[in-house]
Amino acid sequence: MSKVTTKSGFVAVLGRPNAGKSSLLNYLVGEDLAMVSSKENATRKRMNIIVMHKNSQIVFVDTPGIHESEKLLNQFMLEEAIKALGDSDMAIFLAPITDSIKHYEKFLALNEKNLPHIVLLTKVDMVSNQKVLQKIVEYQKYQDKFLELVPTTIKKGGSVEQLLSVISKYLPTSPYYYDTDFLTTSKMKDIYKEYIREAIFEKTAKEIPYNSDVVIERVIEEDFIEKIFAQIVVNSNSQKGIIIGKNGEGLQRIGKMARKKIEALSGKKAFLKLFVVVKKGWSKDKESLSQLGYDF
Ligand SMILES: Nc1nc2c(ncn2[C@@H]2O[C@H](COP(=O)(O)OP(=O)(O)OP(=O)(O)O)[C@@H](O)[C@H]2O)c(=O)[nH]1
Ligand SMILES: [Mg+2]
Repeated sequence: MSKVTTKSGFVAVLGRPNAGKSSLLNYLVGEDLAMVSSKENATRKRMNIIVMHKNSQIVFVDTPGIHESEKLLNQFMLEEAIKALGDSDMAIFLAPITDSIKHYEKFLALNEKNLPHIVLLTKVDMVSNQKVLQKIVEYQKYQDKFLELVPTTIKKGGSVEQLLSVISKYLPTSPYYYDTDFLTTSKMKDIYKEYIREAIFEKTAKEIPYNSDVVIERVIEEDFIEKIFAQIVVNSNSQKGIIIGKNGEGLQRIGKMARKKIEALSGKKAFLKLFVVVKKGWSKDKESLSQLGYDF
C-alpha cells in the first residue's frame, strides 16, 4: 500500500505594522479570524491560522508588526514577532509595494539565524505593473537571502492557490500537527476579544485604540445563542467617557460591530454585554499586562 507523503510546518508571518499580515491570513483561510485595521499596531499577540493545501498543512503564525517603542506593551509585541521567528520552520516577510527596502533590511538584521523566508510584495493593486517590476529589480541585491520574491494582493483576485503552492514547496515533510479541519489553535473567546478590539479600533479615534484592551469575562454557549460578557479596559475616566459616548451610543456602535462578527463566526445569535473599566497604567506594568493575556 502506498503511503501519502504529507508536509507540515510553522510559517511566521512578519512585517512592519499595517503591512497586511492579518488581512492576508484571513484571505488565505477564507474566514475573518485575525483582527484587521487601517490603524497600525492592531495585532498584539501571535495567532496560529491553519490552511490546508493539497498534502500540506501550513500553520501560519500571525505576529504584531515589527516596530520600535519605549512602551512595555509594544516591547511585548516585538518579542512576539521575534519568538515566532525563533519557533518556526520558515517565514514570509510582507513588504508593501510602496515601502522602502529599509524595512526588509531591518528584518534581515532581526533574522539572525537566517530562517529561510519568502518575500511577499503586498498591496500591488495600489501601483502600476511598471512600479512592481522596479521594486522586484530593487530587491535583486538580496536574492541570495530570500527563497522567492512574490508580488501579491488580497484585492482584485490575488491568487490564493499560487501563494499556497509556493509556500508548500518549502515545508518540511512531516505528519500534520493538527486535525485537517482546524482553522486556528485560538479559543473562541480569544477570537471574540480580537473582534471587540477591532471594533474599538474602527469606531474610536486618536489615542483610544492604543489605550484600551479587552477581557472576556464569560462566554455562555447555548444551542442558538452565544452570551458574552466582556470588559473594555481603559487608562482614564475621560477615555471611559469617550468610549461610552453620548447616551451610550459609542459603546453601542462598538457592540453592534463586534456582535455581527461573532454571529458570522459562530453561526448563532449573539448577546454581548460590554462594561468599561478604568485601570490606570495597564499597559505599563508586567502584572497588568499578564492579566490581559500578554505574558512576557
Ligand atoms: N490596497 C490593499 N490594502 C490592503 C491589502 N492587504 C491589506 N490591506 C489593508 O492594509 C491595512 C492593514 O491591514 P492589516 O492586515 O491589519 O495589517 P497588519 O500587517 O496585520 O498590521 P498590524 O497588525 O498592525 O501589524 C488594512 O486597512 C487592510 O485593508 C492589499 O492587498 N491591498
Ligand atoms: Mg495584524
